[in-house]
Amino acid sequence: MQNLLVTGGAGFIGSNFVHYALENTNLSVTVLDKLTYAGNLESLRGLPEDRFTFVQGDICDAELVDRLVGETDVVVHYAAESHNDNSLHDPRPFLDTNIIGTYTLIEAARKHGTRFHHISTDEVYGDLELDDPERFTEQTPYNPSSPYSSTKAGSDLLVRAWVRSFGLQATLSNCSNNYGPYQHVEKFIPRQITNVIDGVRPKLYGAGENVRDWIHANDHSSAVLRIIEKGEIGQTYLIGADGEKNNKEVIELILKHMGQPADAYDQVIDRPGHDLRYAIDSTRLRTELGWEPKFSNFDQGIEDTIRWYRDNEAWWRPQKAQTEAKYKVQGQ
Ligand code: NAD
Ligand code: TDX
Repeated sequence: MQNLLVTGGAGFIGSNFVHYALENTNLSVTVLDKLTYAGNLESLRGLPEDRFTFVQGDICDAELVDRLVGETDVVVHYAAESHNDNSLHDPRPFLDTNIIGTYTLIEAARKHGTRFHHISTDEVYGDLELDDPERFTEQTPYNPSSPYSSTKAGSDLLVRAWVRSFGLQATLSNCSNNYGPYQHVEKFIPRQITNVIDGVRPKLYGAGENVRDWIHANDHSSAVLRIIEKGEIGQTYLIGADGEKNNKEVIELILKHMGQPADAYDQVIDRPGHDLRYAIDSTRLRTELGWEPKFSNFDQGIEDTIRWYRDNEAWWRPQKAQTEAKYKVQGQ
């Protein structure tokens, strides 16, 4: 049985991946997670004890990372500081975790000859005009806008350089915006759902014309498993499910499913440098590796996500007041 070392496995996408991998394969999983404000052990409850181990630690801790990478078959690297708004107010942790943390992991993977998969984002490509007929592909030049996306771009370039210079056995993937259970309430969709539950009006940045290309976290997980299994070393794969929606449409959909009038939201100060549109062309992943998304009904996906937040208030409630207090200082 192969063992995966999943960094950031107590976060949103990492925890969804761990559940998905343990349910759909016979792999065993070790999670390495620092449990920052974004990590939550409750997201990893109920996993099979004989196939799952949790280690609390920092991916910048070279000694710990060296030991864990030496004991594993494949590293799947999700750990990151992930929120754009935070990166605009305090960029330093983004440099430490996203750049130095990735460097620490790939040094260990190169030393031990360990297979490595790097998780990244479509934000490294910058943004598109609303009417641009082209979408992002693996050939799109890097042009990140925020401290978050520039540190993710930097981490991608480190991995690519380690492949070329040192023969690191790595693949990379850049995915679009994920939604689903276990997402922190600082992020757009859970923030609005939990606001409505609390009787607070959702908060739309600016006019809400910004477009995101939504994909369910389970589709991201199935794509990552496919790349680990069949991906070509050194290659980058874009992951997307043709889910473009503007933010105003998403808020209106949430309000509809929660029994509120379509205009029951507030417009607040826009995010500085706010990327206008992301859109992924995932042709390579579909044609070369035969991957297809399964959760393509966004309307249904949002309804299920609303139900999850209603049913799991104990999971998100401890983070809610602090998160909103931070946004209030920013006028958002
Ligand atoms: P998240 O913020 O929910 O989770 C990040 C996890 O990493 C947390 O559990 C945190 O405790 C852990 N972590 C942070 N710093 C660490 C460190 N120094 N050492 C060990 N663990 C640390 O993030 P997410 O939304 O689940 O994103 C996961 C990955 O997917 C990131 O690499 C992100 O760039 C990428 N990604 C996210 C999206 C999205 O829509 N959220 C889309 C594409 C790619
Ligand atoms: O309250 C809000 N109101 C609002 O209009 C918040 C929190 C966000 N927004 C807007 C900003 C974006 O256009 O919604 C959109 C989505 O915002 P976020 O959830 O913060 O995501 P985004 O900035 O698009 O980045 C996400 O997708 C790519 C993840 O956080 C990144 O980790 C990932 O790389």
